[in-house]
Amino acid sequence: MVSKQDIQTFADDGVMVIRNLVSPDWLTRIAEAIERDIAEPAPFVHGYAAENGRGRFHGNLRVWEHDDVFREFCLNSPLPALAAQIMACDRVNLLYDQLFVKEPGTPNPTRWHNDQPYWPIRGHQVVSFWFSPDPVTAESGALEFIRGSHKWGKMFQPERFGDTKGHDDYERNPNYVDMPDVDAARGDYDIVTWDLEPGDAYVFHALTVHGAGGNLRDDVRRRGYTVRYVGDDIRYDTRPGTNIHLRSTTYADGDRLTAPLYPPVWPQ
Ligand SMILES: O=C(O)CCC(=O)C(=O)O
Repeated sequence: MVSKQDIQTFADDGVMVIRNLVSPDWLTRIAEAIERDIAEPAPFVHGYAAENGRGRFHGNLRVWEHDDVFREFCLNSPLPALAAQIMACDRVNLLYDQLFVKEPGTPNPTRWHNDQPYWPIRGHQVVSFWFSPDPVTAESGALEFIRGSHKWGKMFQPERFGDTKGHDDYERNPNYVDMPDVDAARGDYDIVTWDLEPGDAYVFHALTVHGAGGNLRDDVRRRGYTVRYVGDDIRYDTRPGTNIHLRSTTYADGDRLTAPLYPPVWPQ
C-alpha cells in the first residue's frame, strides 16, 4: 500500500497522505460508531460548545475499548500492517484511538501542538493515522503540519484543548518548552496541508507539530478519527506532563507496552 518513496517521505517530513486508505465499508461502520459515541460517550469524553454558540466539538479517546467496530478496526483493519511497514518494525501495538468531531459552524481551532508530550511513552516508533468519513478542506478544518518538525527534538508543553469539560490541566514538565506563536510567523515554517476525500488519511509522527482550523462550513461535518500505533522501541514513561487518561498504574517506567491496554496488532 505504500512505496519506498512514501516511507522515506514519512521519515524525512514526519507527515504524508495516503489516498483511499480506508474502504467505504469501514467508513460507514466507523461513521455509525461515531454516532454511537456522541449519543452515549465512552468515559473520557471532552466536548464543548463552539465559541460562537452554534457548533459543537466532541472529543473522546480510547473509544476502541467500548465499541466493537472501533476495536475491530484498530486491531484487524489494514492499518497495523501498514504501521509496521512505515515504522520499519517487526512488532506493532495499538497505543489508542481518538475522536475529534467538529460539527458545522465550530470555529474553534485545534491549536499547534505535538502529540508525544501528552503520551506516557518514550521512543521513536509512533505513527498516527487521521481520517474522516467527510470530505475535509481548509474551510472545514483540515489539519496543517510543520514539515520536518519531528526532527526538532522538541517536546512542547501540553495545554488543554478549547473549553474542554473533563480534562484537567497538565502538570508542567521542566524539559518541555512552550509552543511558539506559529500563526504570527507562518512564513518562518514549512507548513503543509492537504484536502482529504473520505477515506484518505494523514499519516504523521508523534513529534510532528500540527494544528487545524475550525469547521467554518455550515453544511459539512468534520468527524476526525485518529488511530495511533507504536513499534518495538517504545517504552512506558512516567514523566510528568502527560495526559492522565492515558496513564496506567499497572506499568512501571521502562516497561514494554502490552495487552490489555496496548494490544499487539502486528504480526496478526
Ligand atoms: O482533528 C483535530 O483537530 C486534531 C487532530 C490531532 O491533533 C491528532 O490527531 O493528533
